[in-house]
Amino acid sequence: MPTVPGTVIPDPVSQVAGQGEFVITPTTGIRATGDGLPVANYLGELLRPATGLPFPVGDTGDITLVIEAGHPAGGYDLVVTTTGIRLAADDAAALFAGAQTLRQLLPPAIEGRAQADAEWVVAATVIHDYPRFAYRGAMLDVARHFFDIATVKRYIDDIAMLKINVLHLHLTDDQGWRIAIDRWPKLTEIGAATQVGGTGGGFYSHDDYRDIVAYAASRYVTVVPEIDVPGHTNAALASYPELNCDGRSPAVYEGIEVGFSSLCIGAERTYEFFDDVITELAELTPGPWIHIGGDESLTTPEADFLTFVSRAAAIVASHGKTVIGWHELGRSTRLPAGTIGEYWSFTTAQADAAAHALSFIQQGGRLVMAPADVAYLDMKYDDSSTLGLTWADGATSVPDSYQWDPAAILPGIDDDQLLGIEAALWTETLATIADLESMAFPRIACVAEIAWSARPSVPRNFADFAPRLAALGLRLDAAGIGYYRAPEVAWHH
Ligand code: IFG
Repeated sequence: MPTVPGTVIPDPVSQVAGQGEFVITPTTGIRATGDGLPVANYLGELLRPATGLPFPVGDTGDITLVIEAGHPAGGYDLVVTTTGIRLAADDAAALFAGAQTLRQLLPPAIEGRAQADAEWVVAATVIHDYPRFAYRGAMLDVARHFFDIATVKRYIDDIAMLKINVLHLHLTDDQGWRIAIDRWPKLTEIGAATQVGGTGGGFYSHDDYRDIVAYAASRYVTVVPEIDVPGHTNAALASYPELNCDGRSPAVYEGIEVGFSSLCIGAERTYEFFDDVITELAELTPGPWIHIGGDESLTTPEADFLTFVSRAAAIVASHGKTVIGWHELGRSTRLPAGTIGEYWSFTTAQADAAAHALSFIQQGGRLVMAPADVAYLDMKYDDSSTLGLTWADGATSVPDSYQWDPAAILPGIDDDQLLGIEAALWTETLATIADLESMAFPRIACVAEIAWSARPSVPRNFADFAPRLAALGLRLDAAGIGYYRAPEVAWHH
């Protein structure tokens, strides 16, 4: 089935149809030099299996990838004519984003890994495109249920297709500590031995984690590791009695309650622990951000919480990283300048969330918006969903995930105060890649469009987006990526 023009997700800033089409042949090559070469090699790997064509990469070819100045930050220009394809951007990450667009201009069959019979043509077009937000995130909770490296890499490929460029890994929680810390080996010996439901568990060694970070980098995805403190820490508390104020460890936890755990704020050992953790994590993190959680510390007295947060954030800053924390961190007025707040209340702010979020702006920081009622992909779709939760204002339909705007939630918060947005996939009820993909897709495509495409002048109308989701469905089918065939979309088959 030829690609329907104008079906790219996220919607490009501008796309003008040309005359005719570019026909891919056995002699079609990909030309690139310097930093463009890794993108050219990636594109070749993407196109060879389904076409069975060689796509030589080198200094000749009708598909040209160019790194040159003159494009908006993160943006690219893609020109397809009958004689060639030219993709140009200021840097490799933007070129990679343009390659995702080119990928979507090819027939859906291109997504298959077995050779397919299709018209390998690209309709002539001129696309000028650039992202609205720099931080286009997907969070994956590997603490409630552990996911192996192959699964994480697959999820990286899933999100990269939609120009998402940040993978926030929720590495620690009550049910599991998933990153080895050499100085504190019991965190994984004990803290990683189980997971929700009591079957399974696991953790990433430093080499495993480096492997994930490198793979993400090859897709121009930055990894943001989260060590959630002082709450959501039962796995650490179960691993080391000295982290508990009474010197006694709780049992490992395999349920899905929240808010019951807290590090011992008054003990100096707690800060030695946290500094050791951040020392090792910072060394493993080429990206600028480390996330320290801060959510639902419901058993931590307020004064203790404020003491801990300012000390923990300072420790992260002392290792040269910018702190990200859930919006509760905004209760502190002593955060390192520029700390980023991740808003997870609703599209109508609940309780003090707005005040907490604004506190980051007042301290020279910005926000990442992850409103739980529209961007939490672990919410049920509807009554038919067997997986997922419903606490965030009930089920979240595919239209719900599309019909919102991050700059229309908090007073005084517009694009200038927003670093970006994030789709969160919590895994209390999700244990396999099939579970993850069926909850993430297609709603993550909605969030990806809001993260990249220009803010619409009128509120988003799902009816305008649904046909493009239907077209994406054909691509997901060909790629073998699972998705929920939401009734609100006229899927093509
Ligand atoms: N809220 C908790 C998560 C997870 C989530 C499930 C945040 C910041 C509910 N905290 O979201 O740990 O339990 O939807």
